[in-house]
Amino acid sequence: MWFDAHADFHTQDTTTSGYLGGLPLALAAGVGTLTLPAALGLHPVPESRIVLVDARDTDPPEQILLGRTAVRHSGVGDLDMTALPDGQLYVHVDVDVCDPSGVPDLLYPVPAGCTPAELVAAVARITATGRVAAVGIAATWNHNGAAGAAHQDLLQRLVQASTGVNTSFGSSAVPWTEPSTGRPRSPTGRPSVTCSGGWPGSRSAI
Ligand SMILES: [Mn+2]
Repeated sequence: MWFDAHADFHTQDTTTSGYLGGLPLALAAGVGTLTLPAALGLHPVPESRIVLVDARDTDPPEQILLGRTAVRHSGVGDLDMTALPDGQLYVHVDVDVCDPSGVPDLLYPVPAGCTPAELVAAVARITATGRVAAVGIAATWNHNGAAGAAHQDLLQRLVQASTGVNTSFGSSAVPWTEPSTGRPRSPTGRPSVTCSGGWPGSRSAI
């Protein structure tokens, strides 16, 4: 389940920016140059098991590539819960799926997105299936300190919607990664949640 304003479905050949963050969904689907996923021992996800949610800002090459695949597309508000892929689910949430008015200071803002409340509600509905193995939150904002409170609030709501855990960020009391391995850690029976980005001082994972 790929919540994002963007499709992240470029390949090494179609990207004009060279931004690695524009490639991951294509790589997950086995499209493009697979050097990186192969080096990580990752296998492609069947296209029919991928649901691209929102993606209101796609580039023509991405549209062509997506048109050749069985990747499904949905809005945030009209997500069909009866049509989720079977089995365990991975949920990617780029916060830029929200309208910039609800999430200030985004790196790549795109108008006409959902509200944070709509995003949190959609993630909670998916979590309620009990089939979410992991959630990856892409905190794709600049590090403008003035906007930090809004970002922290959204992250806390997303983590609570994903895990039921009401945690407090900015504290070192809750280690979200195993110090020995650096891998995400999860309370038993709850999805693991990783967050890339974040506010000043928090790097890579929360
Ligand atoms: Mn994005």
